[in-house]
Amino acid sequence: MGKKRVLSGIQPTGSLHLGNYLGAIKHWVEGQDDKENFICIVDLHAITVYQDPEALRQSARRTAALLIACGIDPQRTTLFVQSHVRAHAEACWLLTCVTPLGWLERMTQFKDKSGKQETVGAGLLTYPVLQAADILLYDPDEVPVGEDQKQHVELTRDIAQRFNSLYGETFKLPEPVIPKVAARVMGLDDPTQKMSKSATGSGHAVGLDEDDAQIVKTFKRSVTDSGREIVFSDKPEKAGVKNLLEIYRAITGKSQADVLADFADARGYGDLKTRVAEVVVEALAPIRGRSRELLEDPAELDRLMAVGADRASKHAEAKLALIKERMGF
Ligand code: ATP
Ligand code: LTN
Repeated sequence: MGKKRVLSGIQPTGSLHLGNYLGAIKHWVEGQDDKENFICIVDLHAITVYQDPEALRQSARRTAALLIACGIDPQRTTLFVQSHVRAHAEACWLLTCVTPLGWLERMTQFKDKSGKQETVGAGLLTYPVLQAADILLYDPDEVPVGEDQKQHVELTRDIAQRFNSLYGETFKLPEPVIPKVAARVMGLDDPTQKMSKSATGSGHAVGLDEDDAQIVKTFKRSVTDSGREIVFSDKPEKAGVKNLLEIYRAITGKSQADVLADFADARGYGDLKTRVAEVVVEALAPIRGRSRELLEDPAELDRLMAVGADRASKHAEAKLALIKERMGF
């Protein structure tokens, strides 16, 4: 049997953070040898909210550098920028026409994000159809994502199924793959909110390219509760402590019991925060260093992205041709 194919995507705006790393990127890196990997930097998704053009151009390079620094190997993974492969936007239109409006209006991300804006661009609503195009153009078996994206991958399956029943068997149904640990890293300033690129305010997220001192400061200020118990508990008031323990568990790869044993001698939450910050600093320092080196040679990054786009286009163009043929073009 051939290798399973994997496709996933990441937005290039804002700073990549610890949630992106533990919930998604780390698993993409781990899958590189056993699976055929496609990773897409989704710059077309980024413009659902206004982006400064020059900043957007730079952000694709920064994201590529960070992904490579995290261990994505452009030889083993087809790493590419979405807007470099024209088939994505074209397939998005074709799939939009088979997607019922009600399916899009039900998406929780749309409801959350549109509620926060005065004028809502239509792109925010159709965003998951572009994501479905990203996925279905490559016939992946698996889509490894954080918990927040599960609903979008399920919608992709629904769109694929609807297309297949209208036009004949065209798409494989992809499976969302959600990690068992750290599938939803929470904000350090508010453990009821998912750590997110678009959240503003210091103390919320830990950026993958932040300095050690800043990382330590963010952990030290993280919100916990007024108790002292270091436990994995689903009680709402323990969400902050649980989040810290989950981060530690994901980075060290230890079991829950071993994690608790590590903290058995901790003197309160101060110790907990310091030790979690230590393992995070240790994991992120080499990533920061490598990404800074890579950014010193933007021409080489551009070359790598061109190679990725070329490889991706071959798959995407062939699939797009089939979709168009099925639809009567
Ligand atoms: P935003 O929240 O601003 O929409 P984001 O932080 O979710 O952006 P994306 O580029 O949309 O970033 O996500 C890239 C990948 O990281 C996705 O697979 C997503 O599920 C995962 N991810 C994002 N935030 C978290 C988190 N807090 N915990 C675990 N995984 C996450
Ligand atoms: N919507 C996703 C990013 C994304 C994606 C994809 C993920 C765009 N296209 C294809 C998996 C597969 C997000 O906001 N994290």
